[in-house]
Amino acid sequence: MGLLNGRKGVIFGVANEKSIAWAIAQILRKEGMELAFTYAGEALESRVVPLAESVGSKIIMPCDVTKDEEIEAVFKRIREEWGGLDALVHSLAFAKKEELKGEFMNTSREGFRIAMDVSAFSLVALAKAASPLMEGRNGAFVTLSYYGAEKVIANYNVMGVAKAALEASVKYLSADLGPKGIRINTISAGPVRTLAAMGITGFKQILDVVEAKSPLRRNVTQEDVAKTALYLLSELSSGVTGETIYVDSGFNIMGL
Ligand code: NAD
Ligand code: IMJ
Repeated sequence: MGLLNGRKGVIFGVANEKSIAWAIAQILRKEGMELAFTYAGEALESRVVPLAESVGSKIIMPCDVTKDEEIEAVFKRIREEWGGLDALVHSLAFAKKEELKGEFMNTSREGFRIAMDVSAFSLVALAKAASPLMEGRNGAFVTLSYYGAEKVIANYNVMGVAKAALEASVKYLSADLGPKGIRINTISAGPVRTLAAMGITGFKQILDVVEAKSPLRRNVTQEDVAKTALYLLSELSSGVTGETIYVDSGFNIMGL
């Protein structure tokens, strides 16, 4: 008997088999959830479709979260196929590469706008579109953040500001959604080698610091993150909303 038998969820943010969203999808499926997947654009279709089909998914749709009409199409299809929804995973972020190096002060107006739109506003847009499908079924959202939302991390720059907006949005959304019986929480994950970490200056050093200094003396894996997502999307966390849960080997609690 799975924790999520008969429940239905949609996953935003699979790019490949290393994606945090893919680890989350696999654990949700293992616990019995039926899954839908979206992918960011044509270029990712050939990567995402085989992964989604391997877990028996029948709803696999393009969705660039900066496009209102693509968001609308996803939830129209889910309404037609399922008539409701129990879980939504938001595991996506984007800033222009040139914004993720050098001084934060050099962030361009357009670079700031794009990072905020894709990485923070998208959660608000998805909450608005998905929540009518979740009413009366104890639905839940989970999103992914990083410690750079709270403290200055070299090169994270405008993404840190966007993650701060994302974490604050989770709190405001939890107040809107709570009365409808819907929960929303953030996982603040430690650094993980995925596409979103490729080519980031100093990433290896950051992994080494976490391994050397965190209470658990190791880095976290996608599976560590996925297990907390399972908790946050299941009845196990029925009294938890608006929270940021750290899956970072305890790194965030350390002082000197
Ligand atoms: P990933 O590259 O596998 O996932 C990022 C996803 O964002 C990709 O699937 C990409 O297609 C999607 N995306 C980008 N622009 C989009 C758009 N306009 N519309 C729809 N989707 C779009 O990397 P990941 O590490 O699995 O990242 C997932 C989440 O985890 C992100 O929010 C990231 O900030 C967060 N996170 C990552 C780490 C890390 O070290 N990898 C640590 C903490 C938090
Ligand atoms: C990203 C940039 C700088 C430092 C970073 C990261 N550290 C970590 C990340 C220390 C852990 C990964 N992370 C938490 C992210 O949220 C990444 C987001 C991201 C990554 C890219 C790379 C490729 C690109 N745009 C991106 N936009 C967002 O062109």
